[in-house]
Amino acid sequence: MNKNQIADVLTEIGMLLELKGENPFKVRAYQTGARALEGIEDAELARLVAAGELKSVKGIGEALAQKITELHATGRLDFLEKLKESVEPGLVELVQIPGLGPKKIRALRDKLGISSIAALTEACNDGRVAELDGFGAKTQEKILAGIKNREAYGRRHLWWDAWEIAEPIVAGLRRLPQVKRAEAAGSLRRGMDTVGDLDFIVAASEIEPVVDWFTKLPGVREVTARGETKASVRFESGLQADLRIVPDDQFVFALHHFTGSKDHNVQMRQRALAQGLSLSEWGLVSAAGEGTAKEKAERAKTKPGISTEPELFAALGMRFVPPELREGMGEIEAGERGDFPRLVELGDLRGAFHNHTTASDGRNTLAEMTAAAAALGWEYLGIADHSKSSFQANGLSEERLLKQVGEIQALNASKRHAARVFAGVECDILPDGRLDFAEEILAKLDYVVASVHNVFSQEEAVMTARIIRAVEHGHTTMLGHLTGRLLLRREGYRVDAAKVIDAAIANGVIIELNASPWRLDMDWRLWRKAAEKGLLCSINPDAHETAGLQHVRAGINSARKAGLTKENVFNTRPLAAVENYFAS
Ligand code: DGT
Ligand code: CA
Ligand code: CA
Ligand code: ZN
Repeated sequence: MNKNQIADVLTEIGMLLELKGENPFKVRAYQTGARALEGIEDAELARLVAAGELKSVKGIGEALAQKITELHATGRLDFLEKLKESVEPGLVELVQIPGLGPKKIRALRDKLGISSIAALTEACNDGRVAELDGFGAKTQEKILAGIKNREAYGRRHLWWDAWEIAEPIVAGLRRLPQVKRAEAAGSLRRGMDTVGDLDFIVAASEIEPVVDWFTKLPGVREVTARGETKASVRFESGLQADLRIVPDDQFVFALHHFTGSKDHNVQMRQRALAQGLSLSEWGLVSAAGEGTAKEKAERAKTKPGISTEPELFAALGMRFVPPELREGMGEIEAGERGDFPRLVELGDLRGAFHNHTTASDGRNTLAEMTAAAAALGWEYLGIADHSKSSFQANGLSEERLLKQVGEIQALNASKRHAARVFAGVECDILPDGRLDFAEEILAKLDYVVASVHNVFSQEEAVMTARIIRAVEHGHTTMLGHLTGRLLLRREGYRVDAAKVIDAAIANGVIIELNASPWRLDMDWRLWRKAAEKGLLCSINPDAHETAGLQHVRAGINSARKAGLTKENVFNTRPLAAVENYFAS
């Protein structure tokens, strides 16, 4: 485990001990230890562990040193496993309710015997919680509201849904006369597949009018906080948004800080410290001298020269790190070496494969989809409707598929649209790995996307063999949604991704990055290594209507998080190159 993961474990231990009512000094030792760990670099941690010198770090004693050593070596901790077993699971669940910390939960457990959300709801409804020392009617009300909203508000949101809300807000903020600069930061800017909440950073000359505008946005259900320089709101969908307003000379530091990720920030601060500088949301100043980061930044306010992120990174001797790469996964070192490749961009795409029409379960016709592709400036559009076994999706029979091929040929011949249409199919991979159509049918198509749509419950080895058999089929051009996951809704089926990736490379098969916002499958975390090994990616919107073509934007996020370049992505190729690829 790295130090941040270990720090998270220590924090969790502190929380569990507090839930159990352990000695507060013991609890605090874990919290202190977690913070101490965050302050040292991973390499330094490795050295200290190897040398048995962990105890020389302020805030780490004998007991913690042992646990950190175990976690560092094995990623596991017996003590934690046993501790977890000794705490009632219901109590841990209660921690998620706003307004309830370990201390209050402890009181509820001891005085009212409450150890589940159901029991807590009942006690609130009976008015028993209000009668407890230190609770009262207001707290009881807050707890009840928290329980009620947990379902709707506790969850994360698809990047696409968050982006659709955030985009007009950024545009609106920029139109306000008091606003000089405005950006959406946080996980949204980093292009994460799901988003917890929105974070807006604004440079403005006046605060009041901006906060007023923000809190009165259409769709705001509740203003959850309103401070001197910030505000938080909750929208109808349950999505929350934080707005922070800063003076223009602090904007770049706030933007960088609140873009995150947390791991990236911690590493950046360490890098700054190594150069005698202190980086915070307020500024980049000399680390020397007394006071908090904020006080130092206030004193150094006049220091000119850094007002954009490229300038901020340059001040630390680095190249600009694109937000999508800021996950604390090696981007600091890469930025230092200066060897970032140019990441693939939305404008690089010249078309997309894997799109559905009304022939199967799509909502727009072939002609409509083609016109929409042309309107996006695309040179080509791949159609891939479902095959016969996907009867729930109105999959095409051989006869209907061949009829569609004829229609596509006629459409291309008519030259009505600027985009050339490729005739394909999203062919089911049958439970035993055979494809849903015979060779002579598949041979009449320009390309074939092979996907799993049923019998998800197979053992991992069976599923892996099933998919590899399809990858080895001579007519398979690309593999659809590798795991079948639906973000925030359904886990993928079990499959050995590494084996499938190797098989795809060996057989010259493309794997899609399904850009549908609830899929983003294959996951960006797998793509970097796969692309380095030579796997070709196709960013496929899996559009079921014309608007769905635009989902490639979400796929571009994931591709960029994976560090993919234009060369890694098949559908950046010009029309003639795609025709050649399919013909060969
Ligand atoms: P989310 O909202 O859960 O999808 O993820 P983020 O990354 O948007 O996280 P959020 O909204 O809690 O905070 C925005 C950024 O602010 C985060 O990426 C990094 C920075 N930040 C927040 N809390 C901390 C912290 O405790 N330490 C550090 N180093 N940075 C933090
Ligand atoms: Ca956020
Ligand atoms: Ca936030
Ligand atoms: Zn599919």
